[in-house]
Amino acid sequence: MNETIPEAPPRVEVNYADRIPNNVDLASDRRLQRAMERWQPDFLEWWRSMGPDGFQEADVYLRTAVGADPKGWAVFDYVKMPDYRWGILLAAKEEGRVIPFGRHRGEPAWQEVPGEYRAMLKRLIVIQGDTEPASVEQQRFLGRTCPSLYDLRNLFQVNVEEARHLWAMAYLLQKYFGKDGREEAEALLSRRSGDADRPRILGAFNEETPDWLSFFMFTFFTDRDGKMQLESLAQSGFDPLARSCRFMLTEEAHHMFVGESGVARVLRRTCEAMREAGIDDPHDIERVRALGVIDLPTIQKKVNFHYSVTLDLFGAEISTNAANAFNAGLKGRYRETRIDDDHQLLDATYPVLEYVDGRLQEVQEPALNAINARLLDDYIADAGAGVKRWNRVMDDYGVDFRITLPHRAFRRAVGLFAGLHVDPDGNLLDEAAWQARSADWLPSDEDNAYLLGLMEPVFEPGKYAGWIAPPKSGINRKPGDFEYVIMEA
Ligand code: BYC
Ligand code: FE
Ligand code: FE
Repeated sequence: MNETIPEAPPRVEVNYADRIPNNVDLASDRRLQRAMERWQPDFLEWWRSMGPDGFQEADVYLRTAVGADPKGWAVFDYVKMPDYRWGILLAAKEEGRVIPFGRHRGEPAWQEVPGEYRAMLKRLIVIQGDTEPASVEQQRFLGRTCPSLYDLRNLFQVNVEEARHLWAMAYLLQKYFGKDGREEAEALLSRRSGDADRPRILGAFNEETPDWLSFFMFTFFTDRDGKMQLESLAQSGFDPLARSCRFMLTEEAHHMFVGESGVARVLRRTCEAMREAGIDDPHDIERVRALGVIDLPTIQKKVNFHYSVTLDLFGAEISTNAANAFNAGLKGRYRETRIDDDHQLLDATYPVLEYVDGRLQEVQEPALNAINARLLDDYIADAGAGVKRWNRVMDDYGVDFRITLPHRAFRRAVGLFAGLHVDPDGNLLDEAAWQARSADWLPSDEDNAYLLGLMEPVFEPGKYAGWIAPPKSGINRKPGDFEYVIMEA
């Protein structure tokens, strides 16, 4: 895998002369410009207190979106994170775009908020916006234990881009939702991940990301929910939301890369160390850990944890909220315009796995109610393809172990399977069997303590912690010993 710059959306001319970089002609809307300029210091205050702990004066080799460069949409240069040019970037407007699905299918896409759907639309934007700063908060302390400067830089790249995604949603709220939009934009800065009194909105965003394996799992699994949700919102009949999300998706590709390549490098290092030590049995955890690497069964447990937490982010499989949002033309399906059907789903059905008569079986549901179930299916397929690529590492080393995704009903707290006890193979268990076995499937306190114990920082250029292999190539083709982060003097 190489670090590639995704295909540029056409004609994203960014005005960097303004205090807030933008390609939405911010200067022509004085009311909005004032609102955003009032929000900007509050954002910076949030970044300084809840963004990466330390490193704020370090020079970080970051990618910044500029859009005018014909070879790509981004430039790489050293930046101090608080000086990152966060701004408002929308994908180019498509002339004559129509609403692609739902009851308004074929009507011109909305350039202003459709009054009858105002509340529903605002809720979607607020929930999307809330996840972005939440992830930065969750990853706040990881810099201290980075396995290399390369990884440190990637963490910070992800963090500044998630913060820019927050800007994207704050812009929509302030431009299109008046006074309560401004209040919601402020509230995005005042909730806190994991806080008992004012938590972030969705479950997974209140979990901890205490170690780097968790970070790679998060960017593989949870950022991938981001990708699926953004793809669905990129179809929206509300054109400013669609264009915002389309641009965010170009940044999201890097987050997928960080997660997938990060876990692959951990697997590679473990397999390599096992081979050097002549260990054939991946389940000989004691001997593998004695090598200072992460045993494969623990990696599987982390997969089980992050996958199940992330599946809950899709909401209930059968959802009238999702049906209403689709019908209204606000949130579509994954790659809506490539689906060959009526895009209204008036008579269609969709197969959904459900718990009926004491067992799990497929039921044909009205497709409109099964919008979340379908997106979940698309997500599972997308994540599964990545897992298949991970397993090539074990093939390369002749190690007899497969990473697998647990059954979709495993350890769910939201939706059709909430409250059931289901093992990773999809077998229903009673309470006693679950209590007896669940420690085999989920990271124990001891496993987590082992991972934390490995997290000794490595700040020397070109050097890597002993539990992770170096990447195949550098960022922007930089050499192996490139100093991606130059610490403050
Ligand atoms: N935790 O009909 P339901 C990303 C609530 S990640 C807590 O089941 P619906 C990123 C739900 O709010 C992508 N509450 O579901 C990744 C509702 O409450 P109300 C984020 C939950 O509405 C990494 C009630 O349960 N973007 O970008 O069809 C790093 C019943 O709702 C949860 C979006 O999610 C939960 N897990 O679908 C950085 C897109 N699940 O209203 C960033 C916008 C459900 O009855 N959001 N509830 O009080 C949506 O499209 C939908 O709100 C959801 C839920 C898909 C989240
Ligand atoms: Fe994001
Ligand atoms: Fe992301």
